[in-house]
Formats: sequence, C-alpha cells, structure tokens
Amino acid sequence: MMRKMIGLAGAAALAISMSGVSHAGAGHVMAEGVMAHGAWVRLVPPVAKNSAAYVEIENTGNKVLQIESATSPVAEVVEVHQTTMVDGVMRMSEVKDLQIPVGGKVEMKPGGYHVMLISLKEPLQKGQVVPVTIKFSAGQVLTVKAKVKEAQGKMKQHNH
Ligand SMILES: [Cu+2]
Repeated sequence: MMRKMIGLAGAAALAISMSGVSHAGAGHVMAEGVMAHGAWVRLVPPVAKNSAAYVEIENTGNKVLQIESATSPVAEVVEVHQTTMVDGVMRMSEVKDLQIPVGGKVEMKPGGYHVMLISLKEPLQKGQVVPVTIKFSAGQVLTVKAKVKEAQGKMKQHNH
C-alpha cells in the first residue's frame, strides 16, 4: 500500500497520495493510483426513493483497481450497479468488486454502470452537491462532489 510512485507524480500529488486523503481540485479528485472526475447525480421527482450517481474513474496506477464499496450521506444504501438490456428489457444488477485495468477507466453513465442511491433520506434538489465516497480494495478512499442535475436525452426512469 505504501508503494512508491517515483517519477509519476509531482511532489504535491505525491503528498496527497501518501496521505490517503482525497483532494477536491478542479472537478476531479485523486488518491494513489486513482482519479475521479465528472461526477453528477440524476435529478428525480421528489417522490422517487432512488437515484443514481455517475462518475468517471481512471486507474492511474500500476495495479488493477477494484471498487470495494460506495457510500453517500443522502441514501440509506449505496450499491454499484450495472444496467443491461435483456431481451429488450432494461435491468439493473449489483456489481461486486468492479475492476478497472491498469491505464483503463470506467465511465459511469446512464444505461451503464452507476452508483445506485437507494432509499434517499430527503428529496434531491436541483443543483445540490452530493458527496459520494468510493472505497477501493487497496485502501484508497475518494469522495467526489456530485451535482444534482437532469439527465440528458430520454433515458428511461430508473426503476427497481
Ligand atoms: Cu441501479
């Protein structure tokens, strides 16, 4: 876990990764070997119990990155999900231990991977900033600030 990243990162980035604390910069956060950016949360009607967060996560390290869990203060339960089409029907299933290869990334977006926010504690407000914390199996912890906004296009409502 205390792998060195000599030559890869500047002193500042190295200090951040060594401390294990996520850093809120210009729209992206990073920890050792991982960077996340473009986080947002789907605006849902006030009666909706669930929503989803989307974020792009990049493996900037030299080991396979594995998502262990996600949490958010706005939801009782948070799970990593995948949306798939089965016989023309959209289904969601929980994805355990989602892996991101070295140099690769997972682009969470409507119709694909997402962080499911289950049993929202309060209705989401447009423009609200929702912290979403993602833990990786190598110990990194990233908290992204995801802004609530309307989904583009006509992707169907998120239902369980
Ligand atoms: Cu879902």
